[in-house]
Amino acid sequence: MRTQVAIIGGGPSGLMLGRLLEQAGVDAVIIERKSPDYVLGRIRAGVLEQGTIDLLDAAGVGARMHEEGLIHTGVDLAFDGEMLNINFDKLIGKHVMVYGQTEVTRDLMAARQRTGSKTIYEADDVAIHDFDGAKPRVTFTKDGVSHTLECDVIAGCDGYHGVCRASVPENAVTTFERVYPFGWLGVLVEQPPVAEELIYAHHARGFALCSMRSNTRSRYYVQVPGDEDVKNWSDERFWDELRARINPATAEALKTGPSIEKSVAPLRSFVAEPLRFGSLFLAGDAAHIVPPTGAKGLNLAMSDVKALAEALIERFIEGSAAGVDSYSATVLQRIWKAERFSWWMTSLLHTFPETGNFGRRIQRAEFDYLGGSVAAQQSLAENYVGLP
Ligand code: RFL
Ligand code: PHB
Repeated sequence: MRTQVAIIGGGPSGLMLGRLLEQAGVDAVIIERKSPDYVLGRIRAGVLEQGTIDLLDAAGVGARMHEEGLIHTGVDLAFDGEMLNINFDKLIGKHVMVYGQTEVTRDLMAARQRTGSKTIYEADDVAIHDFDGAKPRVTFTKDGVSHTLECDVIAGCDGYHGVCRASVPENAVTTFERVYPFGWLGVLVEQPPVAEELIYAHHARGFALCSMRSNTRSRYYVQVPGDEDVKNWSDERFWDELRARINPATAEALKTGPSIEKSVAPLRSFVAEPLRFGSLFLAGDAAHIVPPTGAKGLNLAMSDVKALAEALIERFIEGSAAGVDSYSATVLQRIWKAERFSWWMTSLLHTFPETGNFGRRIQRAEFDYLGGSVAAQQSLAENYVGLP
């Protein structure tokens, strides 16, 4: 087998990269280690920035998003039950869209099926070779049979635990990491959302988030210790804890029900530098992780693959290496700004046992400053809806 671009990973990054290359006439094969149903079963992101909305449109997969997605002109922040509305529309004339990562993935998969592009699902023992030399290639087994895919370029879109970044010699990559001492316990429920806007709540008992997927399906999170076992959390316990962390009127209005998904996600900030190693390029969660507080992970992945697709199209169609040469430095600038914002939102809204009562007073002062300063609200708004 031979292709121009071997894409490792069929999550949102790999699927969008494949779509953009296909539209431009660059040949790509996606190799994914799980099944399509498994990939669609991972409940993750919910909020799309304007840049992601535009990219889905440009890729010709935005129709259902515009029909079913919910436009959000702001978010609510809460501190010990006191509410503060941040209205993006009024502050900076922009908005975001609530449309689940699952749906984005489904739309991209459907487009790929329509055009008959090659995706190899349930590929085992995926390994990448000679990306520093003249003959890059990918080997894997499928149904017990070994295969080799020869290529010009390997795109590492295989997430944080993937094989691509792990295959780079240790001395060629620098990593920057902060592991938070807590995670998010998330519950998906077939009930209308408790409020019009998302509510990000700081409380002495820990952070809570009220989010949604549609007008009939809601997503809620509570901060838990990093090593928490989801088995310790009955639905009953989850709803009690959530109610205790949000303001009483919202708690009263909360519609609960049996959870249709429940899982714990650890929180981490992580960046690898650089993002190019010969003919291997990293994008999305393979390159960086943000804590989900700023809703940046999927959006950052989409802006990486937009830049990578442009660079690869320049190389394969126009014969210029300028884009691939500057890919890493260009996207890292935006990545670090999103890392900063996600770290800041996380620091403001979670409880950090080690910072004590001083830390909580600083958080309170930050919340009060935000409430009284249009400039501070604009800064939050422009970061949340996405920097250019
Ligand atoms: P993914 O989605 O992890 O996909 C990587 C794919 O690679 C496959 N893979 C391999 N394939 C072949 N060979 C190997 N050796 C392989 N190893 C792995 C995997 O099976 C998988 O299919 O990475 P990608 O595509 O870069 O996409 C990134 C996003 O998934 C991620 O950034 C977001 O979900 C983060 N995130 C959020 N982002 C937002 O923009 N807005 C949000 O509101 C938001 N909320 C969230 C989130 C992430 C969360 N969790 C669970 C960490 C909420 C949560 C709770
Ligand atoms: C979600 O709905 O899953 C969600 C929304 C906003 C975030 C993180 C997750 O910041």
